[in-house]
Amino acid sequence: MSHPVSDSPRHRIFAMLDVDGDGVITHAEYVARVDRVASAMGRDAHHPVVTASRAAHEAVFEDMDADHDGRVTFEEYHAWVGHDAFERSCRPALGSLFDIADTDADGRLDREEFTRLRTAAGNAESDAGAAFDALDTDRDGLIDRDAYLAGIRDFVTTGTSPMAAAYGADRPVLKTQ
Ligand SMILES: [Ca+2]
Ligand SMILES: [Ca+2]
Ligand SMILES: [Ca+2]
Repeated sequence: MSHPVSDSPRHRIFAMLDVDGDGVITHAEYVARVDRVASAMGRDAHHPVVTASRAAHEAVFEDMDADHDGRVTFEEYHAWVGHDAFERSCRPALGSLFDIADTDADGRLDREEFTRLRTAAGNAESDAGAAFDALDTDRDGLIDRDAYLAGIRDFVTTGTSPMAAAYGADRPVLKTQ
C-alpha cells in the first residue's frame, strides 16, 4: 500500500481556481489570474513578464483540460495534478506570476509584494501573511523564488508546507454541498 495523499490540498486549490464556484475552471477564469496579478502589481498588460505569464498559463490549461472542451472539472484536475504536472507546467506558470510581482527582478519578494500577489491569486490577506511568516525562515523580510515554488509544490504533493497557510489549510473547509 502506498500512502495516499489527502485530497484536501487539491480541493482547496481547485476551489481557489474556480473563482465563481460553479464546479469547473473555465479557460477565461484560469487565464484571468494573470491579469488580476498584473493589475494588483501595477504591471502593464503588455509587459514581457505578463505576456510570458499568459503563455505559461495557456500551456497549463491545455495540459489540465484532458478532453479539450475549455473547462477543467475537478475530476480532470485531480487526475492531472501532482509532482510531474507541477514540474512540467505549474512551476513555469507560478514562477511567471512571481516574476510579475518581483518588480526589481532580484528573485525575492517582500511582505507587501508577496501579500499582493497571493491575494490577487485568491488567498485571504491574513492567510497570505501567515504563509509569508512561515516561508521567511531566516526573517530577512524576503521570500526567495525557489522557496516559494518549493512551498507550493510541497503543498500540492504532500499537503505539508509553509505555503499551506496561504490556502487556509489550518482552517476547516466550509462545505457547501
Ligand atoms: Ca468556474
Ligand atoms: Ca475539460
Ligand atoms: Ca524583488
